[in-house]
Amino acid sequence: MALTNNQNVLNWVEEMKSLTKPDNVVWIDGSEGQIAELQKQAIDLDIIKPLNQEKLPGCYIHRTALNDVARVEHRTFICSKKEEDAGPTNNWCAPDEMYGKLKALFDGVMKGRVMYVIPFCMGPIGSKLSKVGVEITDSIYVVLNMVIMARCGQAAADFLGDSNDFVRGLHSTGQLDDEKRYICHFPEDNAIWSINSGYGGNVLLGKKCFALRIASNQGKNEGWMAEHMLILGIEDPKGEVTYIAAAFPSACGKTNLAMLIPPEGYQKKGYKVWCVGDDIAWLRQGDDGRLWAINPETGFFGVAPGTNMKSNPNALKATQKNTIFANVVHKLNDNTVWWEGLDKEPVTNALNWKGEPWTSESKEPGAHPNGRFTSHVSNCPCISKEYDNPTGVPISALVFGGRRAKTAPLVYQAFNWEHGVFVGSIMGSETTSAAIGLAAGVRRDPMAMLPFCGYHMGDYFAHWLETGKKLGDKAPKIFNVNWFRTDDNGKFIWPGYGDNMRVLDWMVQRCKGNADAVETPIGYEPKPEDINIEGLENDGITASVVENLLSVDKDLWKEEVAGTKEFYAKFGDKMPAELKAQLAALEERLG
Ligand code: OXD
Ligand code: MN
Repeated sequence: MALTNNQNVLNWVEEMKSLTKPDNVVWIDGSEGQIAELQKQAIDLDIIKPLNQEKLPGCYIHRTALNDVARVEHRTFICSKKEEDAGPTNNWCAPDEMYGKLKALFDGVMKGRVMYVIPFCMGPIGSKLSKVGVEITDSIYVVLNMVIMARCGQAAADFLGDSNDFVRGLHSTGQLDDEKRYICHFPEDNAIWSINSGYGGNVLLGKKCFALRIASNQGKNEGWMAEHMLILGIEDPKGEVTYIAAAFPSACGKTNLAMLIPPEGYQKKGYKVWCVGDDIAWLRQGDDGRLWAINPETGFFGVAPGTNMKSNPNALKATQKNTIFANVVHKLNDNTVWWEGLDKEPVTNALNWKGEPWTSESKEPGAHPNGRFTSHVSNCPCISKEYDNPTGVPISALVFGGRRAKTAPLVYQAFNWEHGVFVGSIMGSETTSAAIGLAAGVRRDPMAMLPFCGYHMGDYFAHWLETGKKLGDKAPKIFNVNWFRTDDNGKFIWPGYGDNMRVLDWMVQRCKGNADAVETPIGYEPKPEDINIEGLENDGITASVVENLLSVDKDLWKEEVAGTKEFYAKFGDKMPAELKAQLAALEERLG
């Protein structure tokens, strides 16, 4: 039964039904009974397998098709009316042309299948910062993940009421043909059409597609920001919590930082870190003039390999119940899961992510490097009690980071908002060609939004600058961090993980006006003695190592300036003059 009388929703569902021709339509109300029934069907259809219910209650394992294991940037399109609105970093196609192509693919695609209609809300129900979407899909796997990742069902439909302000998401697994796979966004229609994939990032349309690509557009038009940022709160011994939001490109440990456990010395003093979100932040100026943030999601769609008791104990604990694993190792002896980096236990009798017999002796990795877990936020031991607060949390600091072997210091602070936007705009990570099949070098990824900004990046930078003007002296401070500096043998110098708290601590002190800084050509840096290294003796971290981690090599930064000039040139006339002036000023400071 339809969950709403909203004619805008009903007409659209009817239209999509005529196009895709399903045998049956099922509305997802989000009730426990309905989810249990769908889990049962998914087991019968071999879409998910129940794991050991004593060790991992409510947990299931799923395998995607072998050709369908990650986001597909080359098949992701922004279909704005004007090509220039998509900008040079997005694939573009005219809406009419793309709708034509997609309608042919969607025509009758759900014959013999069930069409599920999922009303969902990104953000707390009733919040001014939240937005509603409706996803139509023919995949039970999508339904089972969506109910973890977003507030789905009747409450979302009721929150929408009669409004026409909802995002229309249409998905079909089609035939999983990767040559006919399309992930398309129509920002002028608030619509997303995705076909021929079953992998989370392409099909859980609330996540990257809506909460970043469509929402970044909505934010530009409505005066707020959708960012690829984690949100965390640092509680001091007096119980005061300072919130920061941080952007990192994929594979820089974002989920680990979001769930950080402070070093023992900090814990003893009473410090705690609370996770509000690990991937996406929606930010808006509040009535008090400050910047407030919500996590629009309700779950973690995290990378499993590398997650362990050292890198992220909280994430690991979050996966011990009511979790859907995808593309990890299935251990047959005890019907549990495993992935590279989990532990050193030899695995003897298992299936790899492809479903083939596998042991620790096998040559190939057992889990896909992009194997995932989907867990609800309430599973996470350090989830903030504010994650569901409709007003969000006030942000004191915004942090950018990347993976740089030498150039970026452990931490520096931007001189002001405009300089901070510049710092975000030059973000990048170094890639090794062997590891990910990309050309070695710096992959520029401004604000970690390159694959997720639904409009022209030049306009995006302008929107950031505009936001700073509105926030004025209430604007958060902006920082840049780099956990990945290496020594001459290529070994990471900084211990990272929980010890990153020591760097967050300096930022918090800066926000509160309690810490000094040294001015360098690239920004403000801590005095080495202001980074607390108590307890790091065994990691070889001394004051002089910190000094080294903070050093700024002017020659490398001159190369950075040259690389940035080349990168900025891509954006032509749309590159804001303020940022070009920041680049020139940096060049001058470097001498
Ligand atoms: C993600 C990503 O999947 O950023 O979150 O790639
Ligand atoms: Mn992400």
